[in-house]
Amino acid sequence: MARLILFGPPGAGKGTQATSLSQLLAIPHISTGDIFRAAIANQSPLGIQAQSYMDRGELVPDEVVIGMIRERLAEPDTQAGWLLDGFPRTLAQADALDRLLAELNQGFDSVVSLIVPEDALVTRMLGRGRKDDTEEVIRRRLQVYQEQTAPLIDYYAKRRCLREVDGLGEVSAVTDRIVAQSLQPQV
Ligand code: B4P
Repeated sequence: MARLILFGPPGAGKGTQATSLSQLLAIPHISTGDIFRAAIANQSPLGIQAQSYMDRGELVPDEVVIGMIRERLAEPDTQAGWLLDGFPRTLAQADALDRLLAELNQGFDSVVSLIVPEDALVTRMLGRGRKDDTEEVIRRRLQVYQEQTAPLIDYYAKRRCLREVDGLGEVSAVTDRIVAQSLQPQV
């Protein structure tokens, strides 16, 4: 059973890698971005709330995301393990996850940090062409990442659970690196 957190700047390939890893490891892929995009497509109250933040490249407020993850991790399929993609993204979310996992009596194997240089991130996101992938919104998302999400690198490095993985190259090569570096015992 595996419990993994996929971490990295916007466009690093978290969603791409999570899709292959969840199949390979037979564990549910929990993507906060995908949950929000589905809620926006349905125009549910969650979607209406999230849309204005996502369109501007801002993070959705912590209490909304934390509540959503709390509900998702309570579902029975997570007994087989899980792969978190895009959560946590702030120190408050990381702290909430720690408390939630303590309540559930669960730990996790590692935090996989995908390393991709900024010029490659911008090229990838412009190529993807999602609604929040305009140059202006991409710039804001990268700034928000530096301010609010990058501090988590230290937070997890201090706990010795951070695995930095080169996110450049073929998608399958990146998947192989993640498996080799995050699921094998580290010497
Ligand atoms: P997310 O949906 O998490 O998206 P992302 O960070 O932009 O992209 P990801 O890293 O998953 O990249 P992908 O695989 O698509 O977040 C979107 C928004 O939701 C946030 O800005 C925020 O507003 C909100 N949100 C989500 N979680 C939140 C939270 N916890 N708290 C608050 N707000 C939250 O890859 C990008 C592109 O690169 C794709 O086109 C892909 O095909 C390509 N690619 C991937 N791997 C490649 C490779 N190896 N080589 C070449 N191209 C590659």
